[in-house]
Parts: sequence; C-alpha cells; structure tokens
Amino acid sequence: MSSESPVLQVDLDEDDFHITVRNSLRRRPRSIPPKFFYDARGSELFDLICTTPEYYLTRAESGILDEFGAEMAGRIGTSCVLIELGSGSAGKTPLLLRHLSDQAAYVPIDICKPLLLPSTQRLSTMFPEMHMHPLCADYTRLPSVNLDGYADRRRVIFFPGSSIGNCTPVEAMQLLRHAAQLVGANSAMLIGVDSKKSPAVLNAAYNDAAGYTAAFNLNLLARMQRELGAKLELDGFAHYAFYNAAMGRIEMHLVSRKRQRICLDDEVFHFDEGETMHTENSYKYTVHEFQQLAWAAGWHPKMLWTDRDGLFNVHYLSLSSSEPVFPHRQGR
Ligand code: AVI
Repeated sequence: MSSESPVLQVDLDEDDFHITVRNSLRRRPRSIPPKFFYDARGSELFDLICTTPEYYLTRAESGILDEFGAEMAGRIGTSCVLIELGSGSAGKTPLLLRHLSDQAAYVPIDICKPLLLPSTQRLSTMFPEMHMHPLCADYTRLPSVNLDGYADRRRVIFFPGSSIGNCTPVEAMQLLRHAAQLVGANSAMLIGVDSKKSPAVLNAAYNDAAGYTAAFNLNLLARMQRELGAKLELDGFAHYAFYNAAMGRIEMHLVSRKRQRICLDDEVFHFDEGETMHTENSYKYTVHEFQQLAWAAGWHPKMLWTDRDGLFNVHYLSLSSSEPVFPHRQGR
C-alpha cells in the first residue's frame, strides 16, 4: 500500500448496530443481518471456521483459484482494477493477484477496519509494485469507488467466498445490479458461489466439531453486551444451524434455551423457550440457478470453474454481451 493510500472510510453508520438490534428485538420473528457478525472477534472466528475440516467452501474455492488463477487473470485482463467485496483477511486473494501485472490496482472493501489494514499491508509486502486502495465500507450498501487515475483500466469485481449466498435471491440480484452500475460498461466479475449438495455435508459445514461456528454465532450476543451494554445471559442461548431444503439455504439461529429476557437501554425483550433469533441465511445455487440470477441482474455468464468434487463454482460474468463464452473447466 503506498503512503498516498490510507484506509478510506465511507458510509459506516456507527449507530447502525444499535438501531438494527433494537428494531430486530422489537419485531417477531426476530432476525439480525449477518453483516454484524464481523467485528474484530467475529472476523477472527470466521477465519477459524475456514480452517475446519467440515467447512469445505474455503478449501474448494482456494483449490480452484490455485489451479485456474492464471486462466482467470487472462479472462479479466492482467492490468485491471480489482475491487474485492468483503475482502476480510484476503487469504485467497494472492492466488489471483500473483497472476496480475504490476500495472493492476487492488481495492479491498471490508466493514472491519482492524482487519482491512493488516491484510492490505500483508498483500502490499507480497506485491510491492501494485497500487492498493483499501476502503472501509459496508459493501451491501456499495459505496461509489473513486477510481480517477484508472480511467483506462477494466474494472473487475472479485466477490469470493459465496458471500452472495448471505443475501436473499432478491437482495442478491439487487447487489449484482448495483455492482454493474458501480463498475460500468465492459466490466467483469469473478464470483464464488457454493453449490447445492447433500444436506449431511451442508449441515456438518455449519456445525463444526471444534465449535467455531457456534462461537461465531454467539459472538453476536457478546457484541451486544460489549458495544451496546445489553443485559443478557450468554449461556441462555444456543447455536442452531440446519439446511432448509425447500428454501435452498442454510439457516443459522440463536435459540433461547429457556424463558428469559434481554434488556437494551430501558426496554425489556422477552424470549420464550425455543424462540429464535435468525442470524444468517446461506443460499446454495446450482449453476443454472445462479446464471439465471446473474442474467436477471444484467450480467452475461461467460465461464465457470469448478473444483474436482463439484462442491463450489467460480463464475466469470461480463457486462459485455459480445465477449465469447468459454468452456466450463473442472479441477483435477
Ligand atoms: C461469509 N459467508 C459466506 C459464510 C457462509 O458460509 O455463509 C459465513 C459463515 N457462517 C457460518 N459459517 C460461515
């Protein structure tokens, strides 16, 4: 990261968590958007989830990027401006960056500032010539990105990890549409999408034996205590995740183990035993389902890479209809 490129912060509303939690507690059924998982502790726990044997997503996607990164770089253009949505600790990013030229620029966008700075610094050490412009923002509200100085470069959105699955299909389409407006004509996107598979595999991935996913989910309550002064009993809630086949999604909830209450400011919120707070959806898509979604949002699916076991897909989407379609590639 050059010294002219400090972390820019846009559009982060400090009261967002407070207001959202209060409104969610007032409503029934209760639900909180998953973006609030990612404080410093939550981001750390998410990285631990990615190392578990059950959470195949990271391994499968890393394998695809490792094997096909050069091919992907050829598709997107090696001198592009790569804008990564929800970059987090950017563990997989070098698998793509190593195939880009020194003329390329990298714009990581993440909601968690304590993670964004060190991860960008780590990448700058690995790719010292590449210009990097970290942006601390909520990508679900896609800020406009100032790319003056790169007018002649192709803009490419990199959205790995199947984070698109954390949106409902309608929200996902809106996000893809906004992304298209953000980057403009002739731009492209590389997006990682988890595929539908056996419920046993999916259920295990969100109920790892080490308990990191449970801790990640429960951290939301700990965050309410730490940041909002909420009065609640952490042990009074349990992690609950299951595959809802009819909806094609993993659902994560915090389920109340007993009749109890949460106090926030001067309001008291009652929970019955078994009542849940819905904390995350993680939608899974067949190739066809995701391509339909991309089409509806104005993108043209042009290529697809899959791991050997068919667990995960990386789609190459373009805003240019005239670009050729390339054959699907599957890992060895
Ligand atoms: C970031 N996102 C794609 C993860 C997922 O699989 O939905 C978050 C996660 N939740 C539980 N485990 C991982």
